[in-house]
Amino acid sequence: MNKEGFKSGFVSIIGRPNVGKSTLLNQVLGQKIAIMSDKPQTTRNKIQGVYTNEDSQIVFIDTPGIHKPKHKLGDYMTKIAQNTLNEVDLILFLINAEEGYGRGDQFIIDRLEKTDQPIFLVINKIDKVHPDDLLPLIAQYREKLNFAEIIPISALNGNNVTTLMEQITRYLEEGPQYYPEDQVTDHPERFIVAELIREKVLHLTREEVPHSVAVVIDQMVPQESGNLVDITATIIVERPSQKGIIIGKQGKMLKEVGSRARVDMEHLLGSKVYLELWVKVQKDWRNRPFNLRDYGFNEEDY
Ligand SMILES: Nc1nc2c(ncn2[C@@H]2O[C@H](COP(=O)(O)OP(=O)(O)OP(=O)(O)O)[C@@H](O)[C@H]2O)c(=O)[nH]1
Ligand SMILES: [Mg+2]
Repeated sequence: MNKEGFKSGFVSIIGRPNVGKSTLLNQVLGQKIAIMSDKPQTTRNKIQGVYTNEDSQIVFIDTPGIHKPKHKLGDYMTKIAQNTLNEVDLILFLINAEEGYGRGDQFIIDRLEKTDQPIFLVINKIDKVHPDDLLPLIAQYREKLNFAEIIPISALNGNNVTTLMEQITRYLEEGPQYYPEDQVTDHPERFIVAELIREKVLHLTREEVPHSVAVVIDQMVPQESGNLVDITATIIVERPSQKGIIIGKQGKMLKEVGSRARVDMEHLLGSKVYLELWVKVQKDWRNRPFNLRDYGFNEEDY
């Protein structure tokens, strides 16, 4: 049954890679459910984050940055992001204030033109630019598309995010509470645990290595004795040389990945974590449908 006056809806966050979509999701939820890094193409799946208060429930969908795909995984990522456009009530088109308009944006705008839902232009990273620089940027984007609202924010420090939330709520219609108020995401803890490991690899490696990595959780067992979870995970890379980098001299890199990931996991799970990491080479996995499925990228998710 709907509560009287209760508003709800689905809101997709889309944009080029690295503009701060996942940072915005985590900021809104006050909790880290989507990994973040300064490397483009950090997010690979769509990630649902549920914001609930007394009067409303907003289901945000964080998506992979839309880019020109170079392999089947990229293809999957871009498709999954574009397809969310049809399932939502409102679209947040995020851009980076510092970078401004680019060809990647035009590609997205072409798709946005075909949708009927209201679209907000959300100008992120305003902490990095002078306020005077915003006006020409707004003028430029306004010419490209008819935006319902244009809202400058800083997802990182939370500046103006409350205004964004108020505006979103204004556009939502009355509707049911889709999820219990304590549910924050649709993804199991197992998924986030794997992502946290991948995030540390993204933070600690460079060039092609971060993009060549997938993480699989082999087991995740809470110990009966109490406050401890046993986790075994495998980091998959594409080449033996990458395996060497991930393990590092005398296992130093793998140890660092593990200890950083463990801190975040303990925070997420609220218990101590015993983490064991393995590294495996799976040649060209980003182009192999069979491997992609194994590592959690299913075409049925589109
Ligand atoms: N200065 C500043 N940095 C930001 C802001 N929002 C995000 N960032 C940084 O931008 C980088 C990318 O952030 P993400 O949230 O991972 O970006 P994304 O759009 O989800 O990226 P993909 O998943 O690769 O598409 C990170 O280093 C963030 O810390 C902001 O408002 N200000
Ligand atoms: Mg992201």
